[in-house]
Amino acid sequence: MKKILVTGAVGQIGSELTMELRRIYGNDNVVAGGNRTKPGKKLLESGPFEICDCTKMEQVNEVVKKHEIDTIYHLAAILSAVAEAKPGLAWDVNINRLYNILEAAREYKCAVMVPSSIGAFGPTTPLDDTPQDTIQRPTSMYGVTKVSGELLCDYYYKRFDVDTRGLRYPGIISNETLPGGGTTDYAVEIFYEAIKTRKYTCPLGAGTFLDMMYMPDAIKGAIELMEADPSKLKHRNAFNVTAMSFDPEILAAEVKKHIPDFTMDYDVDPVKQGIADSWPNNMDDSAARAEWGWKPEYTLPVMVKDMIEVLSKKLLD
Ligand code: NAD
Ligand code: AKB
Repeated sequence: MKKILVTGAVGQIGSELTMELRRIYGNDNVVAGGNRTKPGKKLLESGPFEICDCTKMEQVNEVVKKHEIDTIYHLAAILSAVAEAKPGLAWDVNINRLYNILEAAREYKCAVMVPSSIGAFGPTTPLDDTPQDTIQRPTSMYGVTKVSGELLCDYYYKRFDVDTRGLRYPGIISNETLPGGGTTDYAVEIFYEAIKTRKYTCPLGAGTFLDMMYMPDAIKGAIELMEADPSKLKHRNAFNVTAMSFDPEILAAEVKKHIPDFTMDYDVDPVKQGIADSWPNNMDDSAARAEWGWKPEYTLPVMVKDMIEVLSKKLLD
């Protein structure tokens, strides 16, 4: 049985991925690692929780040693909008702390899953049907750290035989934990505002197409990639994966089908808009499909229906 550490386990993806890993591999075999943010009751009571600040190498090593960890899902990171406001912090967390994790993985022989992002692409990338292997010259600090992270993970695989694998996630939509300061956060916030106030002011303009994915697919992808037969993987860091692509108008129209009096207006945030304009409209994820069987389940209408049902219960009951 695997012994897993999830760093950044209190975040948007970590809070749900940890619970699914515990369901599959057993509660005691999955350690939730957090730094400052207080974990929710579910995460704290269902299995081990350790303070694992990735800035502290000894703390990371201690947790890996104590729990005999063999697989790390490294989710601790700074997302794109916050990274643009605090570039030094973004470099420190997304690169220097990733280095600490890779060093721990090298010493204790762990496999490592490190998410990359659509942010690893830039304005000179082909933005439609973005290929798996293409130009990556991102112009945001987040993107610079994501490309560097992909290269560092590939280096550790080739040089030190550390089993590193990654996904270029699109915007992830979920209803458990709020997103942590990204450009695609609007696609989550819209649901909370539609249910609570029937209106939403969108920080990205109409016509801004981006890849997106519902959380159950994001979790499934991460686990399936880590379970994939290594002999089939031609790529490692990181695979394009997507489930849907839409702009704010299309999402709002879908929400309106369930909440007819919902209205949306725009107050475009130039920083977020600049980042979004440099990211793909829709990625080609055929390499992930061919090499390890990636196949998302949630379409836009199914995701929107589920988000509204789950959040209505959570916010209105
Ligand atoms: P998040 O911001 O919700 O969570 C990150 C967590 O890391 C937070 O709980 C934060 O407190 C923690 N953290 C920050 N610095 C730390 C440190 N030094 N040590 C330990 N923990 C630290 O992020 P998320 O959305 O869950 O993203 C997880 C990963 O997936 C990141 O690498 C992110 O770039 C990537 N990703 C996310 C999305 C998305 O839409 N959520 C899309 C693409 C890629
Ligand atoms: C962000 O917007 O920063 C993230 C991402 C797509 O990487 N959601």
